Amino acid sequence: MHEHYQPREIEAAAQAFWDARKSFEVSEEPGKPTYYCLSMFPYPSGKLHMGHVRNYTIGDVIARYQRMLGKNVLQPMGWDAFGMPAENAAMKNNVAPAKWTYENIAYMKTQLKSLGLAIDWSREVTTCKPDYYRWEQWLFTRLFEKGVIYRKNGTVNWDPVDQTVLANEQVIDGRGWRSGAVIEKREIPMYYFKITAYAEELLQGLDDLPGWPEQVKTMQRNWIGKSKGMEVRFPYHQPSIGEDGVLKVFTTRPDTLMGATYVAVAAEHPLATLAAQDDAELQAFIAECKAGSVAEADMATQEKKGRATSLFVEHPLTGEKLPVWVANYVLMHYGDGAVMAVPAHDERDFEFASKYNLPIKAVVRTSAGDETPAPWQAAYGEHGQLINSGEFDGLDFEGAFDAMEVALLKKNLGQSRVQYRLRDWGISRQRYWGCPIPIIHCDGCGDVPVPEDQLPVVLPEDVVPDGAGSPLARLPEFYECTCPRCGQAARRETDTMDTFVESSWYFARYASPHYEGGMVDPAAANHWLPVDQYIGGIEHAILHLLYARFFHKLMRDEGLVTSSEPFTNLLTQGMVIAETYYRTEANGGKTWFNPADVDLERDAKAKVIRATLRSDGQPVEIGGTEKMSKSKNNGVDPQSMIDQFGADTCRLFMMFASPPDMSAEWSDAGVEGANRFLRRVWRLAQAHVAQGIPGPLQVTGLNDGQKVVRRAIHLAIRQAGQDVGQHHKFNTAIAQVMTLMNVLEKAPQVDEQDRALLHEGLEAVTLLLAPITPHLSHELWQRLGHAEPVIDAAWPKHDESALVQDTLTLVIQVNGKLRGQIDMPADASREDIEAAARSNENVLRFTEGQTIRKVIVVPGKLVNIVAN
Ligand code: ANZ
Ligand code: ZN
Repeated sequence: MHEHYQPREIEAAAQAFWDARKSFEVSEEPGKPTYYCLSMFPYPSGKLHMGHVRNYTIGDVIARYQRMLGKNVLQPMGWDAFGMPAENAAMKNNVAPAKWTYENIAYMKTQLKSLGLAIDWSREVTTCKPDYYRWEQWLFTRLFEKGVIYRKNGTVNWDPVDQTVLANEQVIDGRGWRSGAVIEKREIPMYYFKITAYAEELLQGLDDLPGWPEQVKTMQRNWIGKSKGMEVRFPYHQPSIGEDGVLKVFTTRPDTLMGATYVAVAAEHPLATLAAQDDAELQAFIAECKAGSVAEADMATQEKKGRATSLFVEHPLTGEKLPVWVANYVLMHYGDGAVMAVPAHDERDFEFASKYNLPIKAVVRTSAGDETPAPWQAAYGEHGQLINSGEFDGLDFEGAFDAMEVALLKKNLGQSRVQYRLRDWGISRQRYWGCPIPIIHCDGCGDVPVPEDQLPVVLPEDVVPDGAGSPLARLPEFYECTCPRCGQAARRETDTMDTFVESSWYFARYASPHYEGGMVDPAAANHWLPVDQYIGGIEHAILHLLYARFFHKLMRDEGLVTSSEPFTNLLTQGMVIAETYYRTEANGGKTWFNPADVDLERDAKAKVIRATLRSDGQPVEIGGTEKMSKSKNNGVDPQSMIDQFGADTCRLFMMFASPPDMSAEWSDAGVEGANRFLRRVWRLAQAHVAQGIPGPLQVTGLNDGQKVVRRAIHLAIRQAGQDVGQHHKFNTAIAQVMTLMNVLEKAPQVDEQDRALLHEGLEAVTLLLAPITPHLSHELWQRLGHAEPVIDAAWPKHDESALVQDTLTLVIQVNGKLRGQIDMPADASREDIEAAARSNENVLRFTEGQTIRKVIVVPGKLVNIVAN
């Protein structure tokens, strides 16, 4: 054993040992409890960042800990390998996305391996490989036949210069990110997953996930957005346009029906088209609305604009004529694409009515009173008693809801309805680097799914996209085909799937990654699923997790899995944050400097008082801690940290910095501290084993000092076990080990029992650190004389008898001031303690000439004597 801690050697040896033994390859072992620990797989962007390191370290620590609890632990890893960055890199560097992606994967895999993760690499899954996406295509064809996937027109952002469809995030201020051209909206055919058919189940299922953070469940509930309301129908007779009909609206406030003063429809609404027939101005307005952004968030915040039409509808209860407006704040794809406007109680309607001088009629008595004057007050949106509503006056919200429904039903002009905000999931992308949609378009047969024996539809991997539309649409050898149904010449679909589709089922594929007989081997999938612990970033709280839950139910309904939810417990890890430094340039812009290039000056309390750039010695501003990012230039490269200090130091630092769900602040001092601590552990162990392995510990013959040391060992074991087992609080568990180390370093080494005791202590340190610093623990465990590797050791259990104290030290106070201490037998009575305290010489000194009024005994802690 080297005298000094040499992480490079230790880590290489431990990793080689695990590789050679295939230590983390698992198979189904009936009867042994399983534990499926999964961290969200990475996008192969090029190299790991600190967020990855944190995510995978947390997952690994949990996986290793569960293994020590005796479980059969599955921890797989793979690559979320399709996506736009590969296309962008391809265009920039003129390399095929496939090549770029595979090279990144190869490099990042070496990085992950250097972290010493207990991963079963035999199960590696790469989503851009045909053996993976083949099953995605297979499921697609099944769902298409079932009607769970269907085709309809969808609106996309069209870049007229690049002749391509853009994602919302590629449209900046209404212009294409590359071309700068004004973006148009286009309607094109797309494929949709009918996720809305599962809306209620996706909502209800959240109630059965006690292991998920409340915050994530709330975000999902809001996204699904169930609202109970009323469908109200407004009849219209328009002889001028030869149309009679009803305008359907959805409202969550039927109690305000008597306050409706106009109706408004979306620009895409058929009634808007009808009204614009002979109205050039309205046509122009509709065209303007259609050209705007397709992002819902933009629609909500943009300035409210509208145009009156010549049309009127009838109020369903009063028959009053209400004007029809076309308004940009009404969304076509929500509810019925039309609203009954109640300016007195809805802020958007209020803003609109104020702008266009439409009547405002208050019909609810709110805490703001009976009137609705400008400006808008939040109180106007409250529920309250109805006023100005004829027969409905005096009813409260619920009463009015029911009464309005009765009145509407009588006229057949409305009924209550449940409505979801959730939309069907459009998965067509006009991109190259994605999973081909397995559909063949035939003039005679229509959309024909590719038959199972012709799957997979392989994506050619040698293509370099140029940004001008999808390359697949220009590759006849890809799209030319024959119809599987009639044998006529046909055209293959050239759109690919949204990359969220691949990440919606990878967790299931890991159970049988090489299975050729189907998407998953049901036996294996049901053996491992659901995932016991899923770990990843909060940025995936909504879409990824919702889609994965949806897919799990689709797979269940295909008979592939028996469970309904994929992830029993979810841990959303906090961000890695770091200090930022900048200078403001003459043009007002900021230049950000990497913390590694900045020197700090601190005051006596270690508070930073000055920061200077090392290269020029001039000051820089301190910008506060922020999430590590390229834009703030405050990232720390994990690889250089691993190279410098070793993986165990990085892992220890990450786990010690904060609990997994809180943000962790990067600090060089913290990393150095973690490294120093590991060197201390090494030094103590080294000095100990250099003198040989001691004989067994004789628990019964320990002297008082030895009992104190042994108590510290077992306290640490108990506390660390609780911290880790209950809330994954590895940071406080590490603090326990540090406290124990302080005791062990000071423990006298006089006789053989002292050495045996230190041996027990070092074993505890090694085991408690094993999930966190696995390489160091691997080495130490051998040195401490164990033939079996530490990964196969059990998590330590404390010895209750070691915690029992023979004597307790009590603090003595006189009138609240600390005056001394006494040692008492642990089972001493109150009377004995009081008597001993009264006769303590310090007490006598400080109470001399006074009368003792009261003696307060807090057992195990203190005695306070009140005297005057
Ligand atoms: C009348 C009313 C009066 C409304 C009132 C609100 C307050 P949630 O809760 O999100 O489901 N709405 C309906 N369809 C719309 C569309 N396509 N575009 C824009 N807004 C639409 O919202 C339901 C409410 O949003 C509905 O209730 C409707 O306005 C509006 F004092 O109807 B309400
Ligand atoms: Zn055909």
